[in-house]
Amino acid sequence: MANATLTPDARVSSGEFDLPPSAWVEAYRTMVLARAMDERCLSLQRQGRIGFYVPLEGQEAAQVGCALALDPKDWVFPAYRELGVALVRGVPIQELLDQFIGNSGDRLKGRQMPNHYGYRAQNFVVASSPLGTQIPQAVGAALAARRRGDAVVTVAFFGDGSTSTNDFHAGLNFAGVYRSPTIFFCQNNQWAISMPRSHQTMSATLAEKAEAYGFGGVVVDGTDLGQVYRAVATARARALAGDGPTLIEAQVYRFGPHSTSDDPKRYRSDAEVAEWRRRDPLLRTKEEIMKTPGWTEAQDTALWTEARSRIAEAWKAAEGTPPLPPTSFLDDVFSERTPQLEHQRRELLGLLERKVVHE
Ligand SMILES: Cc1ncc(C[n+]2csc(CCOP(=O)(O)OP(=O)(O)O)c2C)c(N)n1
Ligand SMILES: [Mg+2]
Repeated sequence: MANATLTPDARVSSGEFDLPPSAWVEAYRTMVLARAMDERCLSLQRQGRIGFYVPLEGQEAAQVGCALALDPKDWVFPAYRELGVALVRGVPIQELLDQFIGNSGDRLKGRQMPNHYGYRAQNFVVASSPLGTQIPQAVGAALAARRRGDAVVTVAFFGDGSTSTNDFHAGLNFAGVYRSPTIFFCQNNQWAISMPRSHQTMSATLAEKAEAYGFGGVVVDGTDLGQVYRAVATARARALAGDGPTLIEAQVYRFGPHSTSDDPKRYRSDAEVAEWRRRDPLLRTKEEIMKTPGWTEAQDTALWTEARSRIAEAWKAAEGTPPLPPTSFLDDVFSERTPQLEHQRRELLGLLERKVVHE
């Protein structure tokens, strides 16, 4: 695995931008929570209790390390796999589960695909399924923030495959020309569903693509929490100082399927997965934490128990939350219902009452 490869413009500093020692346990706690969410949600989907889930297993250090280096006022433009980022930013577990079910607690009222959540209070923009669309959006939002005088950065999250989209080019080109305060955080998890990184591009690294757009790119070991944090904190400081954007390529591996609709055994070998599992970000972070005086294996076990019981509790509450009323989809179309919508609503209520259609 490549160590931080530095370009003159995007130096990964050390010291000043290190994740403080006191923050490691909290970071690890969030990584454990994210992994436990994967475990639970994959099983809930297999039981038919939620429809769809996108796991992040293997990418926890990259996501948590990146999110911890941000300010709550910064703007996150996720792809669809950024559960670790949502958790760091304080999105409650139950709100995520409500969205997966699409119940009446779902702030998006069941109108988004499951797992495609967004949270206004956390400056966490709704997930982007069409690959790369979030990239120029993040650049535009950064330029708007700068014009308003907001001292914030925007972060676009995307994968290795998304570097082949037109929007990647448009976004990075714009960012380079206008020196937007944007961090392009590419999680190179080696696969774009069944397309391996080796076939995605002939560029030696994804980070080096930044050079063509006139700014710095840096490769970091995305299984190393401290290294990711340092790179993002440095890029953020540079962006705020007016030194423009940075492309960070965090090298990771997607341990699980692309989504619950995928079977990775059809296109990659168990040996490859096993090789990367030796660099499991949770194990690496745990090793660091075990160096903390007084930290014991029992405390580690307690973290897992705590995560699983928090999720179980949130799931119980989410499952017990009533569904949305069937007429909900006629709301919010206009600020006030038009006569036509009113008519359709009455008609639907009548059909429900006569049990011609069911909730
Ligand atoms: C524009 C576009 N093309 C194709 C797809 C189908 N698609 C969904 S996810 C995906 C792979 C994306 O890979 P990557 O960017 O590496 O992200 P990862 O899923 O690995 O995190 C593809 C091809 C899509 N959603 N949007
Ligand atoms: Mg990928």
